[in-house]
Amino acid sequence: MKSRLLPVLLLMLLFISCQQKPVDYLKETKADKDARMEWWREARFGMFIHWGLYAVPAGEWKGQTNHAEWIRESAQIPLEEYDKFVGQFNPVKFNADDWVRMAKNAGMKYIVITSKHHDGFGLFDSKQTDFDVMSTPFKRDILKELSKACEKQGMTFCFYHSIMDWHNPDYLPRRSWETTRSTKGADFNRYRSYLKAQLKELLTHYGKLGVLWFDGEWENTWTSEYGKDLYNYVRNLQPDIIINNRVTVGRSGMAGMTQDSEFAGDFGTPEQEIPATGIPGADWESCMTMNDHWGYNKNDKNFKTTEQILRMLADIASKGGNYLLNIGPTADGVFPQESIDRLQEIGAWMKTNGESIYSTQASPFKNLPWGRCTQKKMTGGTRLYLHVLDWPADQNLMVPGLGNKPIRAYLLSDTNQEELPMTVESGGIAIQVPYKAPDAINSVIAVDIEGDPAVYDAPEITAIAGIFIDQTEVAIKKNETLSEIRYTLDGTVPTSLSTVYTSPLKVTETITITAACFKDGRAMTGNTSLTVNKVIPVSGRQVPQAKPGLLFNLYRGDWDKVPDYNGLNPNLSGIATDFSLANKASDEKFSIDYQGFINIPADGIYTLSLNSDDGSKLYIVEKLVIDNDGLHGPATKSADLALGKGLHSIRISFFEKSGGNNLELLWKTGNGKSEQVPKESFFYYR
Ligand code: H79
Repeated sequence: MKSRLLPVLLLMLLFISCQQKPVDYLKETKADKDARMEWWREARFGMFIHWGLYAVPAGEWKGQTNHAEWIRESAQIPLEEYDKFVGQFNPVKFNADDWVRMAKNAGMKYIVITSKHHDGFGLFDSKQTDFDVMSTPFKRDILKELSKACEKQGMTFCFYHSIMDWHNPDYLPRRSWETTRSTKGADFNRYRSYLKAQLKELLTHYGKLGVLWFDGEWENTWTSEYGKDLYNYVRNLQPDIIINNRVTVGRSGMAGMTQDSEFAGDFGTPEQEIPATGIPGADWESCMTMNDHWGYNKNDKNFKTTEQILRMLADIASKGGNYLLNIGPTADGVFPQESIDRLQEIGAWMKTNGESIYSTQASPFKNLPWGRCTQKKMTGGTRLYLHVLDWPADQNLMVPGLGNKPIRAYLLSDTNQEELPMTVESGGIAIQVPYKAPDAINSVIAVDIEGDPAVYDAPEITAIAGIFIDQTEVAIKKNETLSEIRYTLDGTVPTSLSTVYTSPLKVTETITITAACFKDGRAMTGNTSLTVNKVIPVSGRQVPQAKPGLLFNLYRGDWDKVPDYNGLNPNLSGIATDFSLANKASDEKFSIDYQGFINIPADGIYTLSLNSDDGSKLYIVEKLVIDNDGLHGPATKSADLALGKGLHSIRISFFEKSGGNNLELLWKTGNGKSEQVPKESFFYYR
């Protein structure tokens, strides 16, 4: 009896274990995340590839040449017409091994390719749709070939998969101009199942993947709930995979990190920008184009130079991020020659200097006058990599504020690793370097030091504004560990004989303050300088006939920046009491130009801030004082102005393409708070 029951029991056990509930990966421990992120944090440099049907028109449609992977939307191409590219996509020159080799030779450690972009077209053999590469004359599973080439060459393979889908009938919303594509019967939950089914194909047929890079999450049909569900779905299929923040919603413009969301994937994704101080406490990756488009655009020759790209790489690494550099291959299946050339040059630099990028951590210095720094732990100490972008003419490279005992320094380009002489000097460590920079773009010096880096930051000098009318105060902030600050007012470097700072300085004339921290009569930090300029306020006017409000002209059109209004006819004109016209969330593709006067209550220094989504410009008395132009999410720019009591002519030009709308003007004077300029401050006269 017993012996017959055992196999049945075992079978039951097996059945139960197969029915295991999916793991909730949102509850991962830090140690588990660290282990999963390890390869990615070491890699630092990857290749993005944007490729799909849009390579066929190559950015051009009906004489307009500024399109790329968004062409179906930006040129408003009807679905049936776009579908014709399927019959034309035949990249006969495609060679997966060549592509992977070029990435590898450039020093890139992973490749992220568009398995599907917003147009919905798949570069792989999908059983979920015919809108894929198998319906083209090419009929080859491009991702399969790349996955094999990556495996062969030791490259980590990753996918970009768009959440937004302009082709699947169940995806909502439709494009605003797609008036004939009915939404009848469309079912977004069915679209989510389709998305998952495609992802299952990608996660089970193409080997072990490194990253799933989502995008197109911002339309109002997608939610963070869906995103978290998708995150878990993907990780249950490949537990070690890394997923970007765009899986959930709440991204703040292109700035990278998701806000208003308790969960935001595994890393932030600043797009076309490098965050000024990195994203402290988070993993992040800046993705960037080589020219001005992601997908291939045959007319776009505005390629970044190798110097610009390599300096961005050093900048990003010094802030603790990864760099994902894009290629937009042609419809023939090759990389643009300009990209090939740059990849080669990047590779040459990486061959010599790669160790200053891979597996490094962010710089211990707040800033360095001549370049960037990365670092790596070593037994008993730290190796600093000094990325010298501006080679010192006097052959003396000062490393300001470095308090550690230096062990040795050498150039990475020197195969003999000959030691560079170092001396501990006032204000830091001086390294004697050759007359000529070994690399015109970025020469890297390795400096080994004892222990963890102990960097003394130069003092911070602050004033209410960089300008003042009668008098102002300048404060110098003490460094936590070094209490003595000495300063000069004549532009010279402070010495142990300079004045000791005790309390904020009262300033009544234009002056430059230069300060450093001292200990036992020796400067321990570099210097900081601040100039405050005495100015005469622009006097205000009296316009007795002025009435409350601002004149506005509204123009309809699709712009990527504030247009030149010359020769344009407004679609609507009138008088506005505030900016509510610009803040109409449902409206898209327009520009508004406001003109009138701003009433300044009293002479003073005013910090004006212009916040907008998308771009805007502020002119005061015909002069452009804030340029917050361009396509972006909510972004604020400020300027300090000396304004006299009375009316000043003002002009605010704004444009909105798509997504969120807002326009706001704020002001602040003295130590006050920045507040919206009340509508009672605006006047017009005509
Ligand atoms: O694939 C490339 C581009 O096609 C894609 N992302 C890179 C990696 C891309 N999609 N959209 N854009 C670039 C620009 C879109 C910007 C906006 Fe928004 C969408 C502005 C408003 C909605 C996202 C949400 C950014 C700001 C708020």
